[in-house]
Amino acid sequence: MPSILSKRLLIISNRLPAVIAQGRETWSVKPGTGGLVTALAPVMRENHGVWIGWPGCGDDAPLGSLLHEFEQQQGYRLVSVPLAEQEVERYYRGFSNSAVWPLFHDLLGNCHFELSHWQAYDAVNRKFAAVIDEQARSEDFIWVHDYQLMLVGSHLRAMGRSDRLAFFLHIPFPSPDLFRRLPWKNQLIQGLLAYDQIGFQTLRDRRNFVQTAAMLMPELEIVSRQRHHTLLRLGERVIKVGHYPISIDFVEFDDFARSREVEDAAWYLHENLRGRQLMLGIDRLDYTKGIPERFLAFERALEKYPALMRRISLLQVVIPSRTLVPDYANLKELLDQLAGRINARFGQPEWVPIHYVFRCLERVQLLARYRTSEIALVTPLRDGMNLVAKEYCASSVENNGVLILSEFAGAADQLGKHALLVNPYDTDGTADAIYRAFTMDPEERRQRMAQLRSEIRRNDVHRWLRRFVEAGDDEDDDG
Ligand code: GDG
Repeated sequence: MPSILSKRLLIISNRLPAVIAQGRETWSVKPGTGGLVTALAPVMRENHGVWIGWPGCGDDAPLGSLLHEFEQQQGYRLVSVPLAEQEVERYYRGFSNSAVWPLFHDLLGNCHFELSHWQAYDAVNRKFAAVIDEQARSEDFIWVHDYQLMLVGSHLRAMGRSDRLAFFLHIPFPSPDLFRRLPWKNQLIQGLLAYDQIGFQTLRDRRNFVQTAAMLMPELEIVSRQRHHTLLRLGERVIKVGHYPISIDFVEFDDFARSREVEDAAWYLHENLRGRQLMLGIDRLDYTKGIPERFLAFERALEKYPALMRRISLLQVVIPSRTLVPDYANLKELLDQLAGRINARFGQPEWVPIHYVFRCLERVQLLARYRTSEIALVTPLRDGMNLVAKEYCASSVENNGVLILSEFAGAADQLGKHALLVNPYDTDGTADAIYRAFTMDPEERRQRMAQLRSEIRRNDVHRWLRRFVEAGDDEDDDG
């Protein structure tokens, strides 16, 4: 197959795509999991790409030899941007995760705006830019990822680089009215406009960005609006703003879900359920994921529909995340309380309504749960895309799962027609959807899931990558 890209790919993200761990005696390195790494790895290998990011490990790790080992194994190079603890505290836990993250997910009440955090964000973005400046050759495809690195482009310009720069935002972009609450709104928008290509997950995010940029920068001209992108002009420069919904490697999930190991694990799970339906929730510990609201909706469903008693269980897996940020620690406590209260209220001998697990699952166990759960409850308050929704469908190889999906997940744009769409703030509406999924006849389940699977198969992560790269390569395109 011809390569999708003739240029060398330079990827920049907050974290390197490597998991560095300390064993009893030695350190180990292996590639990170996740759609982005899977999609990019073949292209990175083919044209000797370079990935720049923070390694996320302490100073005691023998980083040089680990990165070398990674390159030998994976066929592409990693370059580390080391960060001091105070930088991590202010740039990452501070500005990125306590200001941008809640603001961009429409949760103004969770925002903490602090000048020292903003300054550290700006400084760390400059640090990333300096490493790119050292590494980048003209003719590289330079692609910066996500909300932690929105100012990298403008720092590269300040360093005199005139390369084409691309950026993709994995999380939503808020409405102009929300964005303007940010004390450093002008600097951030100007920073983003230093990129030549800016990609968002959904059309809504793209529109929000264009409206916000037009509101804050009167000199910005909207040249044209096309189906897939909007062209903006700022002085001499033309900026392409598009939407490219990210996806998963469908075939990989589908194949693995059919494997013997997953089948065995799924069988074992089902044996333990004794004819009950299993409803699955899988999320990082995060207040954007709507987990308390989901518990309350399940409680409401049990109140409203006694037929559900003893016949369905919610398995909620929560992956520990950002537990050093206070809002996340508080959320953990709230979940413990809610699960305890609901189980005490409705539980019976041999039936626990909510199985709440606070840990990461091995991949086989994750896929076994995807494959075997009759219902998935994916109900974030807001989400850039939500890959769990897509992974669940790709792993539902028996075609009998029902996806209950929040209308505020980016994935609703592609999957909304065949999932049961809910507003996670509407407890009764979500409870009704749970009952509807529980009672849905096998033929309707099969039809809906077949449509969902074919949509994800068509629009997989490889297509996402191709679309982004081709749009970025197409320099003279004026719409
Ligand atoms: C950001 C945006 C956007 C989960 N539990 C386990 C596990 N996972 C894996 C899933 C999935 C990933 O974590 C979660 O992906 P999401 O898309 O749901 O969420 P974020 O991490 O918030 O990612 C999001 C995404 O970027 C991509 O652009 O969709 O909206 O917020 O891949 O499989 N993996 C394993 N064990 C677990 O227990 N092995």
